[in-house]
Amino acid sequence: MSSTKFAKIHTMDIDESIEEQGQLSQENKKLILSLPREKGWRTPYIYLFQGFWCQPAEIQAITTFQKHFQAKESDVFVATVPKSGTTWLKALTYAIMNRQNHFISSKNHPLLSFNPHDLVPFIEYTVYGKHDTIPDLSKIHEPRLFGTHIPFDSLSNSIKGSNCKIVYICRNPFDTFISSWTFANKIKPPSLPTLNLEEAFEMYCNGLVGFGPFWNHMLGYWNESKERPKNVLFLKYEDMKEDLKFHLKKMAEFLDRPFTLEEESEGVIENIIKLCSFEKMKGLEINNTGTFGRNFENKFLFRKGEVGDWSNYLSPSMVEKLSKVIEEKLGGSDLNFRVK
Ligand code: PAP
Repeated sequence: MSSTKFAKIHTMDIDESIEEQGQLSQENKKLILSLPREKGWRTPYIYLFQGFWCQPAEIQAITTFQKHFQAKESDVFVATVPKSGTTWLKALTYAIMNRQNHFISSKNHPLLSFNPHDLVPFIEYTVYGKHDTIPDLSKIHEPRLFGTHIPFDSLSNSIKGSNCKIVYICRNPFDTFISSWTFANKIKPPSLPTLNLEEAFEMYCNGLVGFGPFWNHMLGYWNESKERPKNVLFLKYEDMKEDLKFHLKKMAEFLDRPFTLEEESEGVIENIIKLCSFEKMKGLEINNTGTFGRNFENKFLFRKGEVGDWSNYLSPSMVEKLSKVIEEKLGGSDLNFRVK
């Protein structure tokens, strides 16, 4: 995977980050202590679990999810690489799926008073985030909408074997890296030192980032979208920025909620674009004063929302290095990115 050497730690080695992450069951503590670990971005360590890097609390939530989640054919998953447009894609998906109940131009639209993460809850933070509860999801109003950063291979078998829909988004790795680095430093606990750009960059290029390596994450969903195009829709942030109307229509068709001619002539698509725009969402009170649980303030989810901001941060040698990583890891696929 990378040149980094992973030290397998002894199970007697006490990792304070595990305790800091809240209550873990004895079983999960034992599991986590047996995994390779490396320095984390906003936790002392991240652990290599099922081939990807994640935090202890996430591992516990994911194992519970894998054991208990029962997919329904009507479920919709918004799956993303962290910092590649999750909040935006959740808002767009929610708006498309709920437009019969919540008229897009209504002054009471839920997207005006809730952050998209509250309307499309994360599997690994919200739904299965409570260590001592297995939630009863059977009574949630259908279609159920969930969000996740979990790589495709680690989704529960119940999802992979069902007909449910997965809308996936990723973003060019240069911007994703800068967005991840700035975000991690904003939300890290004060007890951790600031992560400097060079160190974070090395970690990112070695695949050491939450739910990474990013190339495996992308390829997992990319390959599945080719195998099962009716079930996995693969989107890129830059394409959405360039022509959102086209991609909204594509999403609506994929989700079996195509826009009618009447809706098109009434401007429903344009109204969704406005409702979910970066400027609109950034300006809402809920996104300025609200929080995502006790984890972070919603306002940190809205920084610049641009393509190409990486050029304000990365040196020519960093650009060369990450370009090589991308070529090496993704060059064999026909997956590519616009970076400016
Ligand atoms: P998450 O994975 O932690 O939920 P996510 O929403 O994917 O985060 O990433 C936030 C990025 O999306 C930010 O990018 P930036 O750091 O480069 O600025 C954020 O600004 C951008 N973003 C948030 N909302 C929107 C939106 N409505 N339209 C476009 N970009 C957005």
